[in-house]
Amino acid sequence: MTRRCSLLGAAIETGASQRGCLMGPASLRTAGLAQAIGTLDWTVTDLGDTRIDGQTHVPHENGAIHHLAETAAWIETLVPLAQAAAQAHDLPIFMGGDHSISAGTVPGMARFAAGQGRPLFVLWLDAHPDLHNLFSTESGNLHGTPVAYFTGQPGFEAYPPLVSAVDPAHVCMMGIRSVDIAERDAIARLGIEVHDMRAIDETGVLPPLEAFLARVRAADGLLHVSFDVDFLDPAIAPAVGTTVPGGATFREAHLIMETLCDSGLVRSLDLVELNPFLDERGRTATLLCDLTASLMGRRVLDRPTRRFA
Ligand code: 6HN
Ligand code: MN
Ligand code: MN
Ligand code: MN
Repeated sequence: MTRRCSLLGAAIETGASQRGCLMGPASLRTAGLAQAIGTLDWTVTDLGDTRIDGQTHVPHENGAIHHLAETAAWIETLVPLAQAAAQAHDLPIFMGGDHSISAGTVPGMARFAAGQGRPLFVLWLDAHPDLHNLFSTESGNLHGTPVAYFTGQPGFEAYPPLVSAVDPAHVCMMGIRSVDIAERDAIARLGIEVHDMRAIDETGVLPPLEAFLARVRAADGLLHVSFDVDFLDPAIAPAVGTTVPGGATFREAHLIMETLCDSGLVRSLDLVELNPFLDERGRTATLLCDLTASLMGRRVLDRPTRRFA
């Protein structure tokens, strides 16, 4: 049965340390994201790029913070748009923009899931846990804060009130390899499931992923996948401002996407942190399109769908 997918661009770069994520949605379109999905069993609706209408100055005692007003305005804009996209489409794809978009897309999806009486689970594919609050951030770059915000942690009085929180026990992180001290404490305190790169080296990606998917299924949950380009090794994905060596390989990333596809559990996707200004002949944007196609059913060969516990 043909399913409906939508693309929504959120060209935000004020959360990141370097400029350029503004061009992320355009680069994904140029690389042929809609065409790649459209060859599979999906109809694709491009909702265009959204924008913020203005912003009000938000004072904050942490003087290191950059662009708080813009980020707050983006969250307010994105929450209802994400919720509406989920209502209208089987799999909305939110094209960043830097990772601060997830402070809007994830609460919007959580509110949608709550309306269905189902919990939202989040698979966070990233080199970083993005678990700072507005007081603990050292860089002041707000793309380092979405997970703490959408799990309802304190320290976000200057962000819009959280519409719907994600239980920290419903978050699974993979690919992590750069963690600040305050984030390390938060992971331990909240008990978030984190598979850092050492764990992936030891077990491969499948055992932890399948265990998480089994939990999502057992809880009748909806799954949101948040894909930060720096999850990937910089050798295959140079177009990101926060590269960290030792990331996921080409096959590890495709196997995750193929397995997610088999699970049938994915309800929404963020593609974030693509900085086309740093790309090499579009290769990172092209890789993101191919990975998304794997998530949405592209197969080298027909094969029976793998079964899960
Ligand atoms: N990202 N922890 C660092 C910071 O500046 O707070 C890096 C954040 C990276 C953000 O992955 O989207
Ligand atoms: Mn700045
Ligand atoms: Mn991130
Ligand atoms: Mn990252």
